[in-house]
Amino acid sequence: MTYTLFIANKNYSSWSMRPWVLMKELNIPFREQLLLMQDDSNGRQFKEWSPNGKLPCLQTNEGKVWETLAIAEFLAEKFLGVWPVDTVKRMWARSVASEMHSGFSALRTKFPMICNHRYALKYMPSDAQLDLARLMEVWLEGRSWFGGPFLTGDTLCAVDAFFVPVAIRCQTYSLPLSLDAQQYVTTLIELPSVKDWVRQAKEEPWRLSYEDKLNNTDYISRL
Ligand SMILES: N[C@@H](CCC(=O)N[C@@H](CS)C(=O)NCC(=O)O)C(=O)O
Repeated sequence: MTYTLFIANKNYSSWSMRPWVLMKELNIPFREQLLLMQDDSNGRQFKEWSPNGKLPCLQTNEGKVWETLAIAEFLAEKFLGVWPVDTVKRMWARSVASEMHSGFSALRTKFPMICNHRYALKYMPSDAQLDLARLMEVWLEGRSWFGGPFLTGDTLCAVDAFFVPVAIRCQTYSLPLSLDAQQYVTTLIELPSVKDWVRQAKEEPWRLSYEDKLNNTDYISRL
């Protein structure tokens, strides 16, 4: 069995980071192929490799699977550990991963993942604050119901991998977190695979113009 995970720039591609971290942490062997995300040619360029023109996409012996949730479900059919064995934990983890996949859009748009910079937060925009409050609620719920340090107990599963890019954002933008949320963020950013990704991201020379737009917003300032 050979897997190739097509990903975009590590500095920016939060979606690519999710299956990459999941596969690394679960010791699922794969090759990676990085396709450059540029200001003007993303969809067109990625379409050659991924049916919907978006990354990540996993090439398997049986065909391609794209969309991060579908990749997680594909891996769950082949490997243990992607979702918890316990039904209640698995229901919760799948619900929260779906919520992450389709929600938190204000937080994601206003605070895009950029691994290689730090910003000072001047104020929290109200829509992003609502997302952050829900985020902290769900993190606290999982860790207190199932014991932590991960969301469904003492081992990482797909729902944690889905939140890794959010943890990076919390650090990049110094988002105001509760103690519990801060502890969870630390658990995620200290993972060996996350450190590897961030180190490689910092070595990338490419820069997207939305960094300029961010520099012109009033709620953060570049450090
Ligand atoms: N819902 C998709 C989102 C994937 C996505 O938006 N990927 C970005 C890179 S982080 C992309 O390919 N952007 C290119 C484009 O939208 O043209 C998933 O879960 O994989």
